[in-house]
Amino acid sequence: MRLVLLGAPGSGKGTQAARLREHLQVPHISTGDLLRAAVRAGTPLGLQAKAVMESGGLVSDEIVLGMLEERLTAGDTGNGFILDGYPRNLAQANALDTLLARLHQPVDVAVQLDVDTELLIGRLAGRAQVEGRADDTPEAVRNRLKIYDEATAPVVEFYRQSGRLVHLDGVGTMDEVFQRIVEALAPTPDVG
Ligand code: B4P
Repeated sequence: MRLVLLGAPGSGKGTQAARLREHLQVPHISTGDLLRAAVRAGTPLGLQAKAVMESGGLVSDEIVLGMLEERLTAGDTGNGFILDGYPRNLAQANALDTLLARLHQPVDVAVQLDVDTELLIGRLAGRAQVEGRADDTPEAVRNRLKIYDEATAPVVEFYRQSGRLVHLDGVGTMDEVFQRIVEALAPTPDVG
């Protein structure tokens, strides 16, 4: 299965993708993780991305697409993948469809996790205390949520219009949300 996870920062994309990887036995590809690894490794790409990420902004479409193409052609996505954190704007959504058409691996389904803003802020503040991620500061979080509303929310419509969207309530325990996703992805039994 080729799955895209959509949702605001803190909606549980990374959390659920890690569980879905075990369940579906396909790789979890997080553009956030790929970018953070490039920053840690101090590659030229990482150096370019670092300040943008810390402010909560989006890294340039060109950089992220190049990095994603490299990852999607690594040879382990024959049975599918879970894409987490991409696409984040309409240009990325179109670029992804073009890239995957070329690779003969179109997206089957996009799962959107819906969580209200107050809860998102609370979750990210919790992670800031535990992990100290540079982009979980209150200012960067505000910026990330604003960018989500302006740039990423239209991506949900993009998948809805092409009949590939599953919209789910992302509020509840991690187990409850996981169960909801698994049920939504299960094939519908034949009736009659
Ligand atoms: P990401 O790594 O994608 O960060 P994120 O949106 O915060 O999501 P994440 O998956 O980490 O968190 P989750 O909701 O699971 O991106 C980071 C940055 O990288 C971006 O700001 C941008 O600069 C750059 N970037 C990445 N992709 C890009 C792209 N395509 N284009 C341009 N730039 C890009 O979890 C958050 C917290 O909530 C956790 O602490 C978790 O424990 C908690 N949580 C999750 N589910 C919960 C539940 N059910 N109940 C309670 N808490 C829960």
